[in-house]
Amino acid sequence: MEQWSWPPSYDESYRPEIAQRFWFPRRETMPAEQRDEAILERIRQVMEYAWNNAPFYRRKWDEAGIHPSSIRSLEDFEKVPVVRKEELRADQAEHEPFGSYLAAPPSEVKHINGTSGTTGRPTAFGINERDWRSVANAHARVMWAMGIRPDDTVLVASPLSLYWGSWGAYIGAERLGARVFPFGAGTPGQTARTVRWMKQMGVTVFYGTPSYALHLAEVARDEGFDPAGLGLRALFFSGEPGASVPAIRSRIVDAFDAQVYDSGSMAEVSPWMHLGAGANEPGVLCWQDLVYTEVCDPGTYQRVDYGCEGTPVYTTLERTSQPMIRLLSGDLTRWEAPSADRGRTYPFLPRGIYGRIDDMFTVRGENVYPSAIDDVVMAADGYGGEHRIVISRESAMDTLAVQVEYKDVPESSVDSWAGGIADRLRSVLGIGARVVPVEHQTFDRTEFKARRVVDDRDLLRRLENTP
Ligand code: 8LH
Repeated sequence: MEQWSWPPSYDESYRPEIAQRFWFPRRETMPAEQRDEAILERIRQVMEYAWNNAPFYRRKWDEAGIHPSSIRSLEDFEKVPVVRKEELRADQAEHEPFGSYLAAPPSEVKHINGTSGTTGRPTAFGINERDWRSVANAHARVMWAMGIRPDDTVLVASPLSLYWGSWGAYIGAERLGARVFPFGAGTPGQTARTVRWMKQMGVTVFYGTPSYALHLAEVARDEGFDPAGLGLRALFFSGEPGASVPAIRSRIVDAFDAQVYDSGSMAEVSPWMHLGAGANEPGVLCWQDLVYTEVCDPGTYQRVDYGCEGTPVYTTLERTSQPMIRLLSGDLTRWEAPSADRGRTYPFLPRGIYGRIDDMFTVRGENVYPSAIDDVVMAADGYGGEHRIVISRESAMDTLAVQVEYKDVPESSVDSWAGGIADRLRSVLGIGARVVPVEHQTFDRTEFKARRVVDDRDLLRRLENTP
């Protein structure tokens, strides 16, 4: 029994037959144009709802001269002004605690989550029961597409606090009938315990960040376990680039001998797992009937053609407490047209989300994204498990150095090993970089999202501005 209504409402007893590939075959495989027609209708309903219930949107659209009834096509929708995260933050500061974009009565808010960022004012997510359930149902659907079934034991290995990602994975796994193991992450010494518990509990599926999976593999080896023998069948990821970055992906596949799935978008638009492609293939699908994704020109916020790069702009189609309508991500991706060959007729991001616009830096005229450097460095034999990307300024010119840990490289070959990585960076990225080899375990490991870029230019700027 398929449901697709506004406001969303799901039969909680429904679950497909184990062998069924699609949770909701019609919604997932219908011709994309037909789905777009239904999405347009849903967008109008969601906008109408926000107009009537969330003063934030009414103010914003009034200023732009837009009324929900004026949206007659998906092209019209591109004229709706984007929402920036700073606006949400400012609105929440003014209308505490959930902001004037809360569209449900405050008494209905039954769950509080928040941004995981450590800088600036955190943003609170106020979630009503209806949204909590529709996120659970949506995640169950996407996780079903990853091949997760009721006989799986799903380890949630990211922080179980404010971070929506962990709770989304938890309630999705629970909804599809799997056994959920909310081990979390982030407590000192926890990783070694995770390895032991994984074996004892017969964990078959891992959820966390790619950086953490690689750290877990290292710790497992240190504890005398081969990560491939831990019994994982699949790992799915969100939170940072990695699962669609070839070198990172193959390190994870090789370590665990399991299927790897990319997923994730932004906590504000949970179900963030509206992405997730085929088994052992990089890339992610945009599940448009859950969160309508437009890959847009970062200057005009209009959709770019398929085949082109842009920034995702997200609209939630199943959220009633804090609906997000054209939320600007600031991330970068390239999208491809829906194709029936992929089974699900959704647009496709072949390289996933590979960076953020503001992470890009320019070295001698070349634009560089950290994930492209990660890909080169982590593909090297002898890579020791971590690296840092250091951008500095020498006499008005930006320079790049990459400190790379090595392991099992004979001391006499370390310099030529580093030279090989520098050559590869030059040929792949078109930039010269100094590669500095450093010993294994020089850098701290992360249990959440990695921060590998060290921007010395910021330090310089600060020093220059100090009287
Ligand atoms: C990603 C990815 C990915 C997120 N590939 N970059 O989707 C997970 C949610 C819960 C999450 O991480 O939300 P949060 O903390 O708001 O962070 C969102 C940012 O994280 C997003 O804008 C991206 O820059 C990044 N991200 N999933 C690459 N699969």
